[in-house]
Amino acid sequence: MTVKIFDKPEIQDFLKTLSGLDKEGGSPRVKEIVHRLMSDLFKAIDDLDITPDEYWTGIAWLNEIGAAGQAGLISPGLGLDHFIDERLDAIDEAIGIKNGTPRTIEGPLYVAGAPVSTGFARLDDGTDANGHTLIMHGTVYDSDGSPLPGALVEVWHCDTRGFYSHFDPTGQQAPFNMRRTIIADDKGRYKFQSILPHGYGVPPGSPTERLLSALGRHGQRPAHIHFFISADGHRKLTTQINIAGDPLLHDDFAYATRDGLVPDVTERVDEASIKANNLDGPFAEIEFDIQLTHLVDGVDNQLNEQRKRVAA
Ligand code: MBD
Ligand code: FE
Repeated sequence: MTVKIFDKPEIQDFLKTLSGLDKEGGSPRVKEIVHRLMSDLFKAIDDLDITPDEYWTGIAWLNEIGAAGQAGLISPGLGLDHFIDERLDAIDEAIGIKNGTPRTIEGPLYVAGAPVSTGFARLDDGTDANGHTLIMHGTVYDSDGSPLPGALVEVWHCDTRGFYSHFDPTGQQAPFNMRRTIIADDKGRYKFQSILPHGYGVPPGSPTERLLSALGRHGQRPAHIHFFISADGHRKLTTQINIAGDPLLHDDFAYATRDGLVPDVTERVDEASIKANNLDGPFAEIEFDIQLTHLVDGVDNQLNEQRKRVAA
């Protein structure tokens, strides 16, 4: 039987009460957000006749997501991270900021505190036997096209099994493997040697995977490399590049692939290129320049405290 109680005055009053709107104290912003979210949830229960059994299935799932530390994993899976990027893009457009390098989502696997070097870094420790060498380089520019010496290029990616150091279920990787901070040289250039990463998949059997399966979806990402790029007087850019040719390039469970973030990968086999990079065999090369944008009225209007998490 279909009943609808959401619009009853008692229910509307109840929503205000449970959100603390009838009391002094607490945070007005938290009250406003909780009132809206609880109202939307009550309305959904009413409209969709969500049964008690369905409701408690959801609560059990939330507990599992929290226990597994996967709130930050299902978030991109449900498109929230990408939606927030679309909002930042729209805000930038409204205030006339053009992003030469598109932003895309951070994801949940950044770790602060990676080793720092100037101009060049090797990211991998050579232990991934299946790794194909990657040389990636480029210049960091400001929005006027001048190079930004001293810009910070934070980079992180996974190995050929799709595992990130600090989050490796096999425990095989050393801390900060495939994570570095490179200070751009006096011409604004950065360069690193690493290996081509594989795509990522959410943990099998996890509550994240179970929800995606119930939606008829997979939990796979195409191969990608993450970046934070920052410089004095500029907004910190959060982005990723995808490895061109990955079959999942446009089938990412986290919806992070964007035009402008799929640079060409060139396979170098000639002796001169190999020698010039102090390598002993063929390698993949990616050139990718990055353009930052200036602070807005002296501040980074996108600053996000999520990024201040410290090393585990
Ligand atoms: C990743 O490597 C990632 O980048 C995102 C967005 C989600 C899960 C794993
Ligand atoms: Fe990732």
